[in-house]
Amino acid sequence: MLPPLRVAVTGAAGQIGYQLLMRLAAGEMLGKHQPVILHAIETPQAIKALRGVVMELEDCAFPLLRGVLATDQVEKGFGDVNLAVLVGARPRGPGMERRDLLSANAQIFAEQGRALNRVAQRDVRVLVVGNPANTNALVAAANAPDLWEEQFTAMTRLDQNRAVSQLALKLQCAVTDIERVIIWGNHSNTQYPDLSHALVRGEWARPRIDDAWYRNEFIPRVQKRGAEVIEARGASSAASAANAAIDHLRDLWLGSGGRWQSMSVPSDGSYGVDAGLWYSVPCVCPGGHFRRVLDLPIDEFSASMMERTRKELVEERDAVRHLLPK
Ligand code: NAX
Repeated sequence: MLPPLRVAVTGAAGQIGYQLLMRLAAGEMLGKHQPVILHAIETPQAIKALRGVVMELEDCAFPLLRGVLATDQVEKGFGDVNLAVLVGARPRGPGMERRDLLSANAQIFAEQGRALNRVAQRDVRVLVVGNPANTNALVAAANAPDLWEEQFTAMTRLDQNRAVSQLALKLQCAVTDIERVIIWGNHSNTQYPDLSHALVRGEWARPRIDDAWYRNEFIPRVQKRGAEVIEARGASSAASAANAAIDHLRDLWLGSGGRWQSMSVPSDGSYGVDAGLWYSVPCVCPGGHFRRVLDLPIDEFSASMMERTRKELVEERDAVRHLLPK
């Protein structure tokens, strides 16, 4: 048996955290031979609820679960962790402007970045789920000067999974027939779900779908899917978000088998994106890290969509500049 890995989850008693902890303990992220010790981190107000989640974890008697640490202290929670999933974030309150939300969350992620920098394993992999995820990742990484920027990624896998499913429904094929669907940019409604490079059973998908469906139905549906779920369910996506976090970190840690997966990663300046923004691009993961898929041809329509989401990320970064160390 492998030695256990320590995995931290913030917002552990929230709706995504609840799903994520169960699936992590069941071995769905890191494999069926990898024991885990979970570090469940919450706010002081949610510690009682977290105790209930820990009881349920115990009651599952998961063979791979070697321990649970539940805490409201970030430094304790991130101590020696190999992976950290940052889910907990402040929800948008009544009368709160987007700018206020950005700022409130940036403070949380700045503090978490500093704590990871001090106490996590030096090769920790951090996935940011809490919104605004891309900019929160930027803030956390900027506050962790002893770690590499590339150790921080933000989640656009839920958007990719949504896009793949919509295409499979349209073409009446299996999701596993589809490859190379890309999410560019921000995890927000400016994201660009791109089918220009998509393959269905190894053949180009684009000739099989008409422009009107692609531009007027597919793209807005994926961009606004989160709101559509809230409208129907009365609560935001939770099981599908936890599932996407599992997919993202499993591929990053164990390898994506050559398949392209969209991840928000620190830009290296490619595709005209300012270095230092966390911008979603297609990546392949050899196991343990990601490599950007570079030099894809970009047509005029794609370029304009990619530019719009880039601009939004620049605005978000500018709104939190005061929390970025010089
Ligand atoms: P919940 O409100 O159910 O849970 C959030 C939990 O985080 C709460 O239990 C709260 O006590 C805790 N929390 C808040 N601040 C914390 C802090 N500083 N340290 C530790 N815990 C803290 O929200 P949930 O539905 O689980 O969503 C969590 C976050 O994921 C939100 O920001 C949400 O917007 C974001 N999402 C991101 C997605 C993505 O694709 N990147 C999709 C799903 C989701 O909307």
